[in-house]
Amino acid sequence: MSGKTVFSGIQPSGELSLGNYLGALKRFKDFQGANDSLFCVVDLHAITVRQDPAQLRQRTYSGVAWYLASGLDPAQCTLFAQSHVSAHAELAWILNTFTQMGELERMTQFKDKAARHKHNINAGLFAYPALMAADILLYDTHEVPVGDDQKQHIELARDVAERFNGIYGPTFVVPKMVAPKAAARVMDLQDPTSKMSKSVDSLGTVFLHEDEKTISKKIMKAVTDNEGMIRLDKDKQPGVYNLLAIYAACHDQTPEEALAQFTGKGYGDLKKAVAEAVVTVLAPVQARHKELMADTAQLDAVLAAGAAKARARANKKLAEVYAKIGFTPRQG
Ligand code: AQP
Repeated sequence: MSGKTVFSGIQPSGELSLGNYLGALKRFKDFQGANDSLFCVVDLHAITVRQDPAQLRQRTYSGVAWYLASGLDPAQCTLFAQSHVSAHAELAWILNTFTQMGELERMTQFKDKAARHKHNINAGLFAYPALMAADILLYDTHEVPVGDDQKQHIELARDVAERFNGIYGPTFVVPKMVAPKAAARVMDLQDPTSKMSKSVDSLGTVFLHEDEKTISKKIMKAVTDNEGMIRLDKDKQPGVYNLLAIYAACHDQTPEEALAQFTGKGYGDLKKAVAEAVVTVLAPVQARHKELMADTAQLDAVLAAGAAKARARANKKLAEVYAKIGFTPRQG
């Protein structure tokens, strides 16, 4: 063990996308073993947008299966569902009281989702970052491997940790975000100025379960520009930049290294190479995911063992927080 604690989560709020894979999932296996690592299917977060119960259950199993298929080994990490460890919800309540309305109002994810779900702008959606801070702070997390879209939420978790520590003395580790070197924000293939979203079912999102033909078709139809030159210019050529970033992430390269391979080539060549890279990277993961989904009892067992491990340490941290705040000790 390196002594570092790592935590990350994925919401079962839709079928997982290529953005989830390259920005988060793909890297998780590199954090297990040498680190103390925890990975969570954050189902409490998912219900900030209305979910169909049967679909939520299915997607939670699917999320665990994607974690395992991406190389996580429950013997080397703690893999669990957020709702199985009640300390998450309890600490979130406490942290709500250390989070200002103004801070939550500034969150771009809240603004985006409130605009997309006008009929259901609930208090949970608003307070989402306090629950995310609880997820992270409960385990004395040092590093949070996430995509770029989570930057604001991690900064808020850091501020809340520092605020609490400032009042009650050192309690929480102040966590740090770890972004991937490429594809920290995979963009929508049809609108490369927007994030690729798992909850937007369009030609612009590649879902992890899709077959080779569908994935290739979506990538070949990706929006580019009229410049006719493959360059790394995020502002002027966001579509081309996105394709290069996806290619780079699939090959564990930086976007600059990927660019060097397309000198003198056209957009068609680039798209073909990206499609091939994505299909190749996903094929073994998809095959393993399919196998794992055939045995949900096994997935339940993984979740039960993970929750038992997580619960023990989360409850300890929660007791420390409760004592500092001035709650009387729980008897029994
Ligand atoms: N497009 C992306 N590029 C890079 N990383 C991404 N992540 C998500 N989208 C991209 C990373 O995946 C992890 C889990 O994300 P999440 O489940 O918290 O949220 P989401 O996929 O953004 O999906 P939502 O919130 O259910 O709905 P939509 O899709 O509508 O926004 C995180 O590490 C995240 O950074």
